[in-house]
Amino acid sequence: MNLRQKLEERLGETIAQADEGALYYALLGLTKEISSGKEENQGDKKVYYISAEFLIGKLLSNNLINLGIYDEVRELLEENGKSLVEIEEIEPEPSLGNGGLGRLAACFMDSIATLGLNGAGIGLNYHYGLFRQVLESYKQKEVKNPWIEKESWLTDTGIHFPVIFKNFTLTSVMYDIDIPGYESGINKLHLFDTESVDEGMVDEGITFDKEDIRRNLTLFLYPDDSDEAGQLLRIYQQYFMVSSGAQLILKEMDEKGYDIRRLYEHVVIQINDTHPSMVIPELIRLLTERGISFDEAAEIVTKTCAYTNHTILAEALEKWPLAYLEQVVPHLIPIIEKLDARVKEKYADEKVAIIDENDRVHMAHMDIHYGFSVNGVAALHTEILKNAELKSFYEIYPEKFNNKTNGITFRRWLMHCNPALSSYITKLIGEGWKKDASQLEKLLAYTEDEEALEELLCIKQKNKRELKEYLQTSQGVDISEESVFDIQIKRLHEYKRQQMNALYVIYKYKEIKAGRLPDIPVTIIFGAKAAPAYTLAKDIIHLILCLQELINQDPDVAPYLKIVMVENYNVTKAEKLIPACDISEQISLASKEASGTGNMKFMLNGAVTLGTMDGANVEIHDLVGSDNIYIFGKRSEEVIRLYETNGYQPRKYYESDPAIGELVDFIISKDMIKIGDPENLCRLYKELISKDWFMTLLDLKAYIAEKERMLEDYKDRKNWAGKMLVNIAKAGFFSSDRTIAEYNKEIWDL
Ligand code: 26V
Repeated sequence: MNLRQKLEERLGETIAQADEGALYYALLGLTKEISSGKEENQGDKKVYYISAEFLIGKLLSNNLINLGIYDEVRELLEENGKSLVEIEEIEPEPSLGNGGLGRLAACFMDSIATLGLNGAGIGLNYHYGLFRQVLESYKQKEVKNPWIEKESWLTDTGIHFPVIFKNFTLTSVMYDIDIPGYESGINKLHLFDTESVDEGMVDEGITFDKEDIRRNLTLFLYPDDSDEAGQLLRIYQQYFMVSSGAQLILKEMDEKGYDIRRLYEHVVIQINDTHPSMVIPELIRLLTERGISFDEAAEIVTKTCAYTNHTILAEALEKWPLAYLEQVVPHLIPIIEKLDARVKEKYADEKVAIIDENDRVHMAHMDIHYGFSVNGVAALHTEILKNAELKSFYEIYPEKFNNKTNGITFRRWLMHCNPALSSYITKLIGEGWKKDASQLEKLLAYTEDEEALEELLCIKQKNKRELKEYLQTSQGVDISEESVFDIQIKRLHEYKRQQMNALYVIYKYKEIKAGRLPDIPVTIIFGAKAAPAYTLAKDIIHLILCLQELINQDPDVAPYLKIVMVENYNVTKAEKLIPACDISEQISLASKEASGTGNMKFMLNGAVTLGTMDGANVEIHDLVGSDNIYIFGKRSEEVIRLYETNGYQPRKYYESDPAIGELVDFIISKDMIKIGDPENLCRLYKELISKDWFMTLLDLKAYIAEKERMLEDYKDRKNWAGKMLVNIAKAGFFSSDRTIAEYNKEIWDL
């Protein structure tokens, strides 16, 4: 049967007769059937990537691309008057991640499969995932995001494991999602669920009984952990995930007839941040249950586990009170205590203890002592880990530390989201870049080619027009495709400094009001979710939404400046925003953004970065050179020194520099208070002048000056197109295929 016959058999009608919904489900079924018929990647050794988050995004188009039938399907639909793009709109997006960490795990799954490596993902099947963001009265409201339908990408494997908690035992159910590699074999993403989960227990918004673990364990991703019940639920989730995963790993070892004493010869477990760290004591427990001594079990596990650190923010490093673990998983306590005692016997330095003097368990410390590899996610980040955050550990175990600069899958972040650019690149340099991203450098031959530069600008223009239309229909905002598109999309956090961008908006607003009009209008686009309990992050969203109202409604200003806050920013929206971007905002306080991956996606799609010397921006700068990136602000050494010496006083900047003072004052001006909530605006204002923990005012003037310089340079279209071209050509390094090849060569050895 050919594709058309197969599809029409599933539809029970012709393609032309079917509606988008029917076509989506038929394509879903057909895609699953095709991938289940494909060979799984094989090998003597297997990597298990354990992660509390897999932000996979919609899967239909990506799977079609990787299975090599995307064009055939698209053309078949077109011949029958249907559009794949419209059919994709039907697919719900699973929100199984917060941001970069979860999206990285998804890109890695794609690359592991594409490189033909024997690997699997292990995670949780959250029914409502992260919340869906609704913007109402200039504020964020959270509602649940159901994504599991009767027909979905999940397949029930029928595999179950018992997971023992203090007061009860739950049965885990394993669901699988196929991960087809690009023109390669299939891997599996295993998502564990409970049998007893109850979707009906969610009240208004995202509130539910946090103590009813049997029914709530897999409902939400990281439910609000600002209180004890929330933190206990997180421990339940984490243990449920790692115990199921560890049992699966040992089951697969048994099925292959391998000797579990040689676990490390057949298995490597990559621990994605500390959320899965309990896999270490759990595996030791399971091995000792099988008659292996504690010491030998600890050694086997140490040779099997590798840890990736994704942040240096102290508040984000998990330290569970021993008493909480006692309440949930008492059987792990003696193991953790023994592991800690062995450390204390050897090392007097209390900074490397697993259990600290307040009886808190430092999950990262356990990973470093009882794993064989510790990696950071960008060159600068790894250096900071070695020389500052984890210095004491680096002194003990220099050989364990290594860097793996993050990457992104070009299948989703170029081929799928930007088909026009993707085919033009192929027209210029051939297909080779799709399997070997470093070949993008061949584009450098076109830096002086007028026609190629012109075509790049045309493609960008087309993508901007499409985004304009999308924002018009989805949110009813009207922007000009002739304006510069300046985009900042990422989780809302003070260290990422959306508030600094908002202060630029105020600067520009005042300039326009004073009659200093820009030659080319500017559209500043934000997309960001704030953690439900993160008050200041929500205040910043409020500020942005009030500015959007004030500016877009002001007839003097709106023709020159528009503000858009994209509602419910997620993977699907990123795929529409990134190809249309001119200026990529990567303005975190230097030393705070471990890597960033949005920066790479923008660069690949021909946006130019406006950023600090932070995370992978440093490597982007090294690759493209100072002419093709706009860098401003204090460097990480200076920032670290300011923290150490308590040398930053925001009030000094606020009081001594009227240019800064008037921008900050505007937050609580009459104009703003008329629109917004004084409580939120005043709190943010006070925070900025009295604390400003992430040093917004320190870099504000340099930021404004550099953005102005950038807008000036944008006017020379040909010159700008040259910068776009260099960025695309140099983006090959950031393919997650390169990152995964490095993980395999230097850590996994599959
Ligand atoms: C977590 C939390 C949780 C508690 C409140 C504050 C807070 C702040 C940050 C985090 C981040 C957790 C780890 C994480 O998502 N890291 C991100 O990982 C990406 C992939 O490596 C990397 O590109 C981002 O720079 C990094 O922030």
